[in-house]
Amino acid sequence: MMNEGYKSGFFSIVGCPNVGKSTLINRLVGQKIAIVTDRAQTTRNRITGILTRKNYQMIFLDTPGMTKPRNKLGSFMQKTAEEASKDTEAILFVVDALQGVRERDEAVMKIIKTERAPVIVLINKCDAASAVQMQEARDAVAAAGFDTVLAISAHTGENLDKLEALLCGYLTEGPQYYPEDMVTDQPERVICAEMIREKALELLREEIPHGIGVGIDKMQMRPDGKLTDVWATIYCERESHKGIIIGRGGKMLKRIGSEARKDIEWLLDVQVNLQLWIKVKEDWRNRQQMLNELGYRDD
Ligand SMILES: Nc1nc2c(ncn2[C@@H]2O[C@H](COP(=O)(O)OP(=O)(O)OP(=O)(O)O)[C@@H](O)[C@H]2O)c(=O)[nH]1
Ligand SMILES: [Mg+2]
Repeated sequence: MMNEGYKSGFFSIVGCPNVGKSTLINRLVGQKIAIVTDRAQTTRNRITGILTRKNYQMIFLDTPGMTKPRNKLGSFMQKTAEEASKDTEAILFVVDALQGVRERDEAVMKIIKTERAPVIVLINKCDAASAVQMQEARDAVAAAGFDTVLAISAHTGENLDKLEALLCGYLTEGPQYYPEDMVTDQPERVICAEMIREKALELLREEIPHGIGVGIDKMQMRPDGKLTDVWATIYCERESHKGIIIGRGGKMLKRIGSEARKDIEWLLDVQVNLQLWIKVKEDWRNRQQMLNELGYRDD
């Protein structure tokens, strides 16, 4: 659709792991489209979020936190994050005021400085950071040579109205790319798989969560339309991990399933019967075929 005077544009959201990028995209579009946990490296794929107003549309790209890759999945994530900033109106670079601006942020700043697009630095978590922490972050960002800076809270929404107003200045005359009621281009089954992964990330400890992948095998609504069956498989890397994911008497798996089911029911707006299977796929994070199957594909 092309209306006279209508504006649109793309913005990538990049930064280190755990700084609040996915929380921000959810807030901006007003719906949970990206999973959020207190663990680093939650997001693995590029996630599109769409904000539509009467006179403009903003398309945000959430990306995996940038960090040194340790396996093929990690390399895919890094590449995804780096490529998201090509051809965007501006790059939203998020730093975490609580953790401070450190070497790892500086490494990302170096990368984004080589991009054509202007960079807007968002100092996040202003709801929880002290005045001193906020000032330290501001100083570090200024020292790195960035001058468009805004303090925000992705969690409470503080200053996100200012951010939207600022971003309006970067839009150009262009089409409404997506229908007005669309908040993401991710298929429902992908969001469902992510919700299961989110619960596994939250409930499991140590290295196990990072070795987990989730695939939806089948989703089918019953003929009466009142219940949807969802069959999903959780992949893990070792037999011993499988035991931990199942838990004593099946308790852990049950908990992951029942918490994920609630979120999926909310998303699909229908009652859900969720069946979870677990499969061991040794070293799947280095196996291209498994990466492709789980949607971590380069194309
Ligand atoms: N207090 C506070 N916490 C926040 C804010 N934004 C995010 N968080 C928390 O920070 C943690 C990480 O948030 P995410 O949105 O998953 O971070 P991310 O940058 O997407 O992380 P990766 O996907 O791992 O790169 C979660 O525990 C969030 O609840 C904020 O504005 N204030
Ligand atoms: Mg994320």
